[in-house]
Parts: sequence; C-alpha cells; structure tokens
Amino acid sequence: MANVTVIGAQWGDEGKGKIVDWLASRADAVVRFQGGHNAGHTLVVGDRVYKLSLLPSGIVTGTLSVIGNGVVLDPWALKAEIEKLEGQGVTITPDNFAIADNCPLILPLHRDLDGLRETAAGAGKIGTTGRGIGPAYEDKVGRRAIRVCDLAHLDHLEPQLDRLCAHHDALRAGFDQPPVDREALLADLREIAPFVLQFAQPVWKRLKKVRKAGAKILFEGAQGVLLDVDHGTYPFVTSSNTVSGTAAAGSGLGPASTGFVLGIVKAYTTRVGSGPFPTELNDDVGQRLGERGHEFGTVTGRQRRCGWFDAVLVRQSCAISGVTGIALTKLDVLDGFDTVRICTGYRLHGKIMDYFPAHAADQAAVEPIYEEMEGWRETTAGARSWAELPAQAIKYIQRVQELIETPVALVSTSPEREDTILVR
Ligand code: 2SA
Ligand code: MG
Repeated sequence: MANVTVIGAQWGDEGKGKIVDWLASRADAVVRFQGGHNAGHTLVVGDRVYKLSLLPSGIVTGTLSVIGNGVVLDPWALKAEIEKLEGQGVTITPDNFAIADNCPLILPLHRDLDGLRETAAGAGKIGTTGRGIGPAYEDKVGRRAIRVCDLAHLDHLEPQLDRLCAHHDALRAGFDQPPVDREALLADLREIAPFVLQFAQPVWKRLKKVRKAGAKILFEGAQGVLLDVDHGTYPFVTSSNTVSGTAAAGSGLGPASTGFVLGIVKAYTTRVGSGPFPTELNDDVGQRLGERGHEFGTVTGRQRRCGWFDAVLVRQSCAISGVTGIALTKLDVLDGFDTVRICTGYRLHGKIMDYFPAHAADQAAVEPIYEEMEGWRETTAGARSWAELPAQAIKYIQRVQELIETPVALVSTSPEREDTILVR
C-alpha cells in the first residue's frame, strides 16, 4: 500500500471511520490534519464500538497516531477521549501517539463564542457542533492563538493573553457576557499542560523519519469536501479546508506524500446542520433512509437530513479533491426500494447546470434532475465479494461510477471491518 489520504466527498458522515480503521491495520502511521473534536468516527471491531472525535483512528489498532498542526486541539476533550479509550482497553503512550507542538488550542472561550453566536443567529444559525471549532480557527488565522508549544512557557503567556482576551472581551461584551476570567484560564492551562506536553513534539520531524524508513502513512480527513471553508456550501461549512490538499499543509509533509486519495462516498446523501441540500427528502423515503442508516450525529446526536445520491456534488468533490478512487459505503441502506434515484444535474431558473454554483442563493434554488433506476430486493449487507451483490445493485454502483467520473475502489457493506469488497 502506498500512502493514502482519506477524505469525505459529501457533507461528512460517509463512513470514514470504518474505512480508515480498515486501512489503519495496513498503515504504519495515521495522521489527522484538520478539524478538531467535531469529527465523529465510529469504528466497529468485533463486538466493540469505538467512537472517536479527535484522536486518529489508528489509535485503536496501536498504530502510530499523529495530530497534525492543521487540527485545532481542545486539551480537555483530548484528555477525556484518551481516558474513555483507556477504559475500553486501548493503550495510549508517547510511543504510539504524538501531537504537533504548533497546533492551536481550542479554549473554553472559543466554545462560549460558538454557542453565543449560534443562539443569537436563531433560525439563521450554521448548526455547528458547538465545540468552538470556528472561533479557534479564527484566532489561529488572526495570529492570536495559544498553541500547544505555549503550554511549556506559561510563565511568559501574558502578552499573548492580552491580545487574545482584548479580542474576546470585546466580542463577549456584545453578547452581554463578562470578560474572560484570565486567572481561571491560566490555572486551567497550568493544570492540563503536563498531560498534553507528554505527547507534544515537532511531528513533521517524526513523520519525516518514519517516511524515510519506508513507512506507509494514512491521512485521515474529517467532515467532507462540501463542508470545506473554500469549496463547500459557504457559509454553511466548517472552518477548515477538508480537501485532500490539506493533508500536506496540516501535517508538515509535502504534497507528494499524500498518495492515493480515497474519497468516501455514501450511497445516498446526508447532512447535519443548516444549509442547502438539493436532494433532501422531507418525506417517508427520507425518514426511511435515516432510520435504516442510523443517521444521527456521532458527536452531538443530532438527526441527519437525508436524500437521494447527488452525482453532481460528488463529481465536483472528486474533481476538487483530486480523488483517485472512491469507497462506496452504506449501500445496504438502499436495499428493498422498488426504485432508487440519482441526481444527474440541476435546473436553475430554467437553465440546466452540470455543477453546483458558488452563490448561496443559487445553491438553495437549484432543483435536482433525477434519473430513476430499478431497485433490488435482496440484501447487500455483509457482502464480501462482487458475486454476492444483486445485479441491480451492481448496476447502481456502475452508474454512480460513470456519473462521478471516478472509479469505485472499495464497497463497504456493513460497519464491520471485514465486510468490504475490494474492487481494484
Ligand atoms: P463546526 O462545529 O463549526 O465544524 O460546524 C460547522 C458545520 O460543519 C458540520 N460538521 C459536521 N457534519 C457532519 N459530521 C460531523 N461530525 C459529527 C458526526 C457531527 C455531529 O460525525 O456526526 O455529531 O453532529 C461534523 N462536524 C462539523 C456542522 O454540522 C456544521 O454544518
Ligand atoms: Mg462523522
């Protein structure tokens, strides 16, 4: 196996956790390069279920797991997640886990701001996970962030705290909130610092070393391309670049190291949070997809919106992210439908569109053009070879592949690691 970069090609929740876990058992290092503890990656190994929000999925298999500089790190969420996994029998030490020392921190003041803004926005809210992700990235780009390496220099944090608090106090005043309690923040940072620092290091150096030794690196994306801050359904996006190109910048390796780009694609479409969704179904079909697919947020438990497969969106994601091949997941959720539909284009003010436009109003106004296919009665759940799939399901996969102009590399037929069909 060459290096592989796994990204979601829709709005997240495509089933990346399972695929990453499957690949992690064949990799020497797994790297998270963007996002934070807003991810929700579910791994099912035998009768055990692991839910990860921040840690790379390799942690479960004992593979070297790295949090890259492109991630925003909540130290308290980190500690809680490590303790939870240790409770499930997973061993996490500086030998198998590393955090970039230049990684910006998510602080309680970021979570406060995320919540205050969402509440104030009412119906116009983004529908964030409430984890402080957006405000933390704002401070990183605004050059006011406190980073992991600062935890080793807390006695000299005064000027940075001044800058950070001046900014946040002004924002908080706008919401009638008291200024940041600096003493409490500093005390909390002092308390958590040793825990984080035991894992902190220049990870680009460690990754360079493992690469030199011929190691295979797996880059684990979070969320999906349609939530990318540049290419997604702006402003209903997350605050990081979720495309494959971020794997390099977010870990400190060059673009040539990202390898095979595997786009994870669900056989239908879901979205959690607000924003445009052309193929959304507010009927019993949408409800059936949600129930059969257990479409609830891993982090927040929110019900996900569901709809038919949108080939226009996935074709666009695959192009933007340079996807080499896709892994098609949750095909079994479509089992038993008389007919299934695929969106092959849009109608916008009487014009036919073969791509998803950038403007929010246009994104909200496009009407899907569907192609209808005969469904299949048999179950595809648990199939481990092409031969076990019903003919109509194979036709569906082939049509998807044709429309998105990207080959199908894997088909996943259940959350179980081994229920995977390798196509090429
Ligand atoms: P944020 O919190 O600032 O990143 O939210 C901004 C938008 O990004 C969406 N987002 C997600 N969408 C799908 N899955 C995500 N992870 C969790 C999961 C989400 C959950 O796997 O289930 O548990 O609710 C994720 N993280 C962020 C979010 O819905 C906003 O639309
Ligand atoms: Mg998820």
